[in-house]
Amino acid sequence: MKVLAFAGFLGSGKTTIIKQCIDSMLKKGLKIAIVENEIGATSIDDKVLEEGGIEMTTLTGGCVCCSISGSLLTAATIIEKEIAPDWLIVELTGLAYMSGIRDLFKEHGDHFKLYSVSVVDIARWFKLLKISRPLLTDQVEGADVIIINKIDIAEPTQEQMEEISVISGGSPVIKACAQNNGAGLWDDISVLLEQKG
Ligand SMILES: Nc1nc2c(ncn2[C@@H]2O[C@H](COP(=O)(O)OP(=O)(O)O)[C@@H](O)[C@H]2O)c(=O)[nH]1
Ligand SMILES: [Mg+2]
Repeated sequence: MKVLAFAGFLGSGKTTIIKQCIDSMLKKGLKIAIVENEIGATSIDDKVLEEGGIEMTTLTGGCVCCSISGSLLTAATIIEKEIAPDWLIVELTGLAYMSGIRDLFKEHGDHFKLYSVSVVDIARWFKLLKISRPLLTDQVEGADVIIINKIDIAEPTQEQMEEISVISGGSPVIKACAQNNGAGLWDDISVLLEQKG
């Protein structure tokens, strides 16, 4: 089973992007399941999921990159067995370390194929970087795809693009306005994921 994990600080646009991707994936006839690791209430609306026949599991009470990592693997194992989707989409909390997820799957979930997408809120990312550098860089470093989101309110400079690229280790970058213009996002993401293999 292919697992697609979305990392990115709180409010960066993960849910908005996931909704756009779900729309496109359903149109392509893909079967999807979703795991949301939420601190508060879940944000993907149930109606969308019901209409699409999508199974959603919510994991609360901690972060799946550390304190409740076992729950994520348990959920993935059950979902693979009972639903067998083409993609399991995982929305991480805004405070999750992507390296924790990568290590978890490497050590205990090697048969899953993990892909990672990191969402950068370009309007706030460089300010956040000053106060929370280890987290923000970890979310971006080594991501399979980086989405620079909210370009409708803040266009990244060339220097900013280069800085993000260096931190990521050269991951491919997509600029996006997920809220108003995200319909083509899954096509763009999936092309880049296919290149990874
Ligand atoms: N201006 C702007 N706002 C966006 C964009 N994408 C998402 N948002 C808004 O940012 C807020 C947080 O988005 P959400 O998807 O819930 O972020 P999450 O916490 O990462 O899941 C919401 O109010 C969205 O409507 C975008 O491309 N541009
Ligand atoms: Mg969200």
